[in-house]
Amino acid sequence: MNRKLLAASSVACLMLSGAAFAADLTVGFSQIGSESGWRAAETTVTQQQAKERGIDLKFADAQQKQENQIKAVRGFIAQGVDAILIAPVVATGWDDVLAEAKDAEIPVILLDRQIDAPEDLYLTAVTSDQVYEGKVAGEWLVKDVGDKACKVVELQGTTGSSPAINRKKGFEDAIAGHANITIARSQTGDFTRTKGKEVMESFIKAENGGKDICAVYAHNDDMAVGAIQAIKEAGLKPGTDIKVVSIDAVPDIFLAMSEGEANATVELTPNMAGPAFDALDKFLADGTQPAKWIQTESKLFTQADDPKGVYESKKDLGY
Ligand code: GZL
Repeated sequence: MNRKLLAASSVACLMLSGAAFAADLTVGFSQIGSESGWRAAETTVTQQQAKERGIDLKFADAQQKQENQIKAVRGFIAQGVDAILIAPVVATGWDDVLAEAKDAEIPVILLDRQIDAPEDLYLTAVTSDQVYEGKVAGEWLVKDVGDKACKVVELQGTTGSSPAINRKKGFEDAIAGHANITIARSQTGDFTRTKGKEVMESFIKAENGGKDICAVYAHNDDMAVGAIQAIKEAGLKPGTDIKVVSIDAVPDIFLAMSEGEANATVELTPNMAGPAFDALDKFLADGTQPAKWIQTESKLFTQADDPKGVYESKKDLGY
């Protein structure tokens, strides 16, 4: 009996018996790396979800390199896993390896980032609406600054990644029509604190010691935390001299918020694996095709939302 049939029959029997997700499934997970607190939490949650469901998760950390992800996926195919999860570091260059997985009849599910590839090459993508995340961040700033002139500097995510492309677009859409708000400088900080700090230091140097900067928009909280460090080292007050708005809602941004050093963040759930395994469950049991996009929620948090309490509620969740 071929692997797919075997997996389907074991899932079907367990589902009939009302058991949780099939035990004895093997799933390969090609994770981008551990570039941010959010990424670390996504890894933790994925491993917890797999454990709860009796799934044998084969984990591969790509250190943010696509070639390592492609190598890992080829390894999973050679091992004959039952399914593959990929958090794709960039949006392009996946067609060939996904076609190989398809030929091997191994379903692929994308986590937290979209790709530019034919939809029949993957079962579904579990991601937030990243354009909307950028829009929510931009709309917060529009409301906060009113008619005041506001020069924004932008810390972009990893070049070529769907969140960097989409969060930039969403923010620009939100500030369009508000001529008083302009993006003066924009550069990638690769989603890391270190790079976020470095790039913010260069922005501060280029903008009159930071005195001409009204706000920093960071595509994730880790770069925002790095920027906060740079702003303080320049003798300025993050959160008041320079407003700080970002995305992810990791615990440390709420610590900064509770100190008045950050202003707003848009929450991104680290639990992409739960919906992914649910969709896989149904597909393996009876071939149910999920929607090509399973969207996760996005929620704005500001200093008005009890940041200390939110920090306490999030601090032990694996970030
Ligand atoms: C977005 C996700 C991003 C996070 C960053 O869905 O891919 O990658 O916002 C992480 O923290 O590096």
